[in-house]
Amino acid sequence: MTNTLYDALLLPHQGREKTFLTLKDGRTITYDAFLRIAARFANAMTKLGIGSGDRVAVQVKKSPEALAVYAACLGSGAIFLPLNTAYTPAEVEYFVTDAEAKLLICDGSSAEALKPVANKAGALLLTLNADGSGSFAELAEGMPQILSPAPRGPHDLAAFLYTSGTTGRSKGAMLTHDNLLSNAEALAKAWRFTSSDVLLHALPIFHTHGLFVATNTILLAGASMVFLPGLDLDDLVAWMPQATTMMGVPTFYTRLLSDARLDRDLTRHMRLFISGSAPLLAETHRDFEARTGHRILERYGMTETNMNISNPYEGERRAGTVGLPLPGISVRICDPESGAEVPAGEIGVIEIKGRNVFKGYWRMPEKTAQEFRPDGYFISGDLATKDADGYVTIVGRAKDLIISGGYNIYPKEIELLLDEQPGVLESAIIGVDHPDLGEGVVGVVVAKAGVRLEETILLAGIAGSLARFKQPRRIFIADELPRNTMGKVQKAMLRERYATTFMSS
Ligand code: MLC
Ligand code: AMP
Repeated sequence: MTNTLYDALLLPHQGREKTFLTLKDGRTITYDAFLRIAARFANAMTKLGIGSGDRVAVQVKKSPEALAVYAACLGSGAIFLPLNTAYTPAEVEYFVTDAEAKLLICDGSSAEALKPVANKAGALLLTLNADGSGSFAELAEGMPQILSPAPRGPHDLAAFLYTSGTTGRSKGAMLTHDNLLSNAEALAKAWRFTSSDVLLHALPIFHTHGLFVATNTILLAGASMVFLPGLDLDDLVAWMPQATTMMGVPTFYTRLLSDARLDRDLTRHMRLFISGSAPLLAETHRDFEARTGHRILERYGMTETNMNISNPYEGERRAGTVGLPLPGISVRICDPESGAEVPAGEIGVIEIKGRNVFKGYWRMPEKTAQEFRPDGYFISGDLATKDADGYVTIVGRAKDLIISGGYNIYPKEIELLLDEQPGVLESAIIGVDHPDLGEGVVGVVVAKAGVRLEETILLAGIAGSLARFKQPRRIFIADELPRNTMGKVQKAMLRERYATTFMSS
């Protein structure tokens, strides 16, 4: 019996004494030890009655055990549903209910708040803390350390990753074993990962970047990771000499550049720096090269497709571009309305087809159908041009989306909450330049007649319902919102008006 991803990513490492993870405190975990934890976790899930196709929602802090839950889901056949640790219980409730998760694993500190959520959704609630303790870990303690993986084929689902929508309602992107394996294979090859590599891993593991792009590629190559809890410059500087590669969102690179310790000497041992999830300014690319001699390799991807376009490992890494389609993945730039390919140099929407492209949105067949062309290409919503050499440059977004520090924020979700606040007539959420996060969230609100609104009260009013990173950093009160003749709010005008909001932060 086979299990596509488990067989490719995990099984080959059984009994292997090589270090898989090195932690911030220097502690190491071998591949064999990691697989034994994953086996205990998978056997615990099976004992709980969780089987193939059942959803396991996970909102836990980054740790080796947290990663082992992902491996355990693959092994037990369950569908892994990772959740941002910043999500509020109200946000978690939507995901757990929508996915009909059978099990919700959370940090001990949020168990009390999530109990009613789990009860309401009919999910079992267990805990897993950053130090590996918790009720889930206890349950797994005496379980066999060897696993017979549940049979899972290439087209079976491995994970649900929720991405927000322009309607404000999050959609569960269904990713299959083959989506993830084909992408790990493409990336390991394109970026030349081997078992000698050590990846500096400071990203969260609840999104595509830190989870699939980083972890699956490392597992496939049999390489190692320095597994840090988050982005801390002292940690990065301390561990970089032990690493060969790093993956980060652009904020990683701008913060490193703001640190005088970043120089050629510090990065001497590194062979590759990769950036993605948000636009890397050409200026950042150039400054980084001037300081370190390394040309950052920028790539482009999405939750729905994993990675699809990348600058080359060998060959020219062009600043300001995301490079060329990865082998085996078809990319075209099309007119958003007609779907016809546009000539080189003209702006169109990026469309993608390949084994990497997801199976659809969970229980949203109509939404899924809207985002695919009849010939199977997925419409990304990102606007780009392709030059005569095939290099793709992202120039904007057809979707109303803000990317702040690599996190996607959908204005609609925030606008709906603001509109519900007492005294609010209407609102608009925009992203404007932010020196650290790329884009920062700004709200513009119009009061009902005779009402005086206050920024602090509005912010407090939405705080409980929205993860902190989505909350506007500023809310401005305006007399009206600029609209075009169709009555549509002209966000470009608002972005211009509030462009300098974060210039001095
Ligand atoms: C943290 N905060 C943010 C934020 N991250 N606010 C806006 N945007 C963000 N991205 C807020 C916190 O709520 C807190 O607010 C304050 O900033 C400090 O929190 P922190 O946790 O100490 O922040 P920090 O460690 O500095 O985190 C910043 C960051 C992090 C950029 C390192 O956000 C990060 O790791 N981003 C990576 C996201 C990622 O992995 N994206 C990939 C998605 S996959 P306060 O007010 O309470 O102090 C994808 C596909 C692809 O896009 O192509 O890869
Ligand atoms: P997510 O839905 O979180 O997977 O985010 C995917 C989105 O991130 C894409 O649709 C792009 O808008 C953006 N993105 C990813 N990589 C890049 C990049 N290198 N440059 C610009 N935008 C990017």
